[in-house]
Amino acid sequence: MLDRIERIRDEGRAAIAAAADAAAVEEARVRYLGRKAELTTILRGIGELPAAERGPVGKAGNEVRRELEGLVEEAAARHERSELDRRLAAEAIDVTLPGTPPVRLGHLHPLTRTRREIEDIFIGLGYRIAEGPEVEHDYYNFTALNHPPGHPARMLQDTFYVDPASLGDGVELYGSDGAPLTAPPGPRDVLLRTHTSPMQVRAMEDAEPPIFIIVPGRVYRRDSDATHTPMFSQVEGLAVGDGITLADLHGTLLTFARAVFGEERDVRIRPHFFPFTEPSVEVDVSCFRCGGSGELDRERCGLCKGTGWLEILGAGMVDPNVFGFVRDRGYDPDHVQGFAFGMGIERIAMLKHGVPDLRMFFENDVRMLEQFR
Ligand code: 2NM
Repeated sequence: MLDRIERIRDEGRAAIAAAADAAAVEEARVRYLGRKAELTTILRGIGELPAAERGPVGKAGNEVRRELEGLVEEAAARHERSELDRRLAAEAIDVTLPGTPPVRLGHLHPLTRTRREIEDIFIGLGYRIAEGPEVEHDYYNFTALNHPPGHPARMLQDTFYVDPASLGDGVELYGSDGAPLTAPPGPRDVLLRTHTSPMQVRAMEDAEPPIFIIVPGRVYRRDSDATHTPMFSQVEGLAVGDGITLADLHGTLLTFARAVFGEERDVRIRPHFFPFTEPSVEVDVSCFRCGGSGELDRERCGLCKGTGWLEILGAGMVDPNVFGFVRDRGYDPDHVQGFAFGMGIERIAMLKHGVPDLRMFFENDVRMLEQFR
């Protein structure tokens, strides 16, 4: 009988050790420790053995049962752990992956994409982004930008003026000279900004040179045809620091034009006039359709009208009169200099993507917008 128990022990040990998974361990447990197992039968039948055998058989049988029970428990726990590890690895979910939305996701508006592309280029050149109010004082929009009284842009036909009474109480208003108003505001003191440059004056009031900022945002002018909408978007730039020259303006805009329109492009500047810069220039990029030759398949290039150049923005050296308005913030007109530029985001996007009519950006026709997916 003791031999049988020894054999059961050896077989049981081997079977438990060989079990490849939790189910096989359970099978071994039933086989060697279950109700119908040989060992169970032996232990249950001890009473019928000769008296001298009962002690040794009971002792050996119980020892083997305890040993096998221990082994089963250990093996079961080991397999459970490794099966859990395997399942965790196999069923791992990467929560950073995008979901599968029930409807196709939307996308950014082409003007938003173009604005961000322009912002990224200037951030790469060390500029900061500054944003400011769309409802402005005459002082920031015109006076401090060297647009004198009587300048045509100040006319009612060109600028949307805001009724100061509509602003409610608690809004501090300035006169066109920049001094806080004592008398009730006039009908021309508050307006929708006609360019984003007022924020550049505000930025100079807030920080001494050097300053390198771009100001993206919506602007408003009383204009409406195929190439003008009453609201459009601009990015204006300002760079003021030691010894900044027109050559720096040229190099900066060359870098910009190549980033937007291709590394093969050239940039030229032509004399122009703006109230807030002196000298002022208009900036052209060489045509990316015909490569600047003005000719395409032996015909006149339709994009640049045969000139080889596309106008992209206006710019110039900041007029000392503009610095005069922020003189006491560290911008002594006799010592500081810098450049400024301004571009229409719609114009850049139209050129780049061949959009024929400015108004298409604002009609929100999905047949147009979906082409910018
Ligand atoms: C343009 C063209 C030329 C301009 C000037 C300034 C400031 F604030 F420095 F005076 N900001 N932006 C500027 C100059 C804008 O847009 C066509």
